[in-house]
Amino acid sequence: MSDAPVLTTRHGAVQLITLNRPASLNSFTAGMHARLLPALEAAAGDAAVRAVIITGTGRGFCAGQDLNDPEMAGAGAIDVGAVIERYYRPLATRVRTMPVPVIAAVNGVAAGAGANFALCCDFVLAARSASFIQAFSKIGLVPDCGGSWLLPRLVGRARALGLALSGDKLGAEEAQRIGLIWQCVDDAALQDTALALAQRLSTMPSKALAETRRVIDSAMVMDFGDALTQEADTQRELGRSHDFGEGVAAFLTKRPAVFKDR
Ligand code: T3D
Repeated sequence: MSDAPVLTTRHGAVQLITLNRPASLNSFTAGMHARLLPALEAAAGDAAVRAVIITGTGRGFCAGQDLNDPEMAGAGAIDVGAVIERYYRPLATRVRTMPVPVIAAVNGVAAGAGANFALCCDFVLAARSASFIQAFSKIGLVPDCGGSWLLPRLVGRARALGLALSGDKLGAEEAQRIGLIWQCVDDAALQDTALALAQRLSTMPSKALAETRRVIDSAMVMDFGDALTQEADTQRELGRSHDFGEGVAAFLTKRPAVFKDR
């Protein structure tokens, strides 16, 4: 296998992106960031890609920031805020605004920014042996990579604080039970389950899926009336799209729809 820190492979319309620094549980280095964001950008810009899976090699998904990376970690000498702005803000923003659905297939431990990178994705599938750790409190930081925004919205304030303050490990089954992730599956079934989901999503109307993510995220900070306005505005735009016409025509003629908007 290649020793590149990020691997990309195509499965039909599905782009698989694999974090590949297994000896340090796929923790983020500057070198990994230099390949990961472009890999996501390439998937976003490629009309043939209609779903993305992110996973890791070895026994970890991603242990967050590589605390040994002299370019990015270490007390005092490094401006950690600048690291966040340079690497983690673009990464979280890119995942949350992809034009196609993104699935995290969490194959093992996901800690710190690695956990929140996974939680940025639209679907989080986790192997039964995987776990999630808000490791920040143990090294004197706060949740980043979107964690402060995501955690309370996913699991409520009490659980968000419990996870973030304690830094305790949360197993995949419990993560599913409390609504932190979409699904926990047997370890051996993870990759096939993620691929099957991605393939199904790749046949769906991508633009409507991306807009669904956008309206749900935006509605969280709106009152009811504004959310209704947003729905009307978005339906007005989607209602003029190829995919809406195709979806209705396919339904009425009892044939599979062929969606193409993105
Ligand atoms: O600039 C900035 O720092 C700002 C950015 C902040 C964003 C963040 O993500 S902060 C949070 C950083 N991550 C952590 O604090 C997690 C550190 N890792 C751990 O706590 C543990 O490794 C795990 C709980 C994730 C897993 O534990 P375990 O016992 O299963 O594995 P291990 O033995 O600790 O790790 C295996 C190897 O990976 C080990 O290397 P070795 O001894 O075999 O040579 C370990 O040092 C290495 N490793 C794991 N995590 C990291 C790491 N190396 C560098 N950085 C890591 N984050």
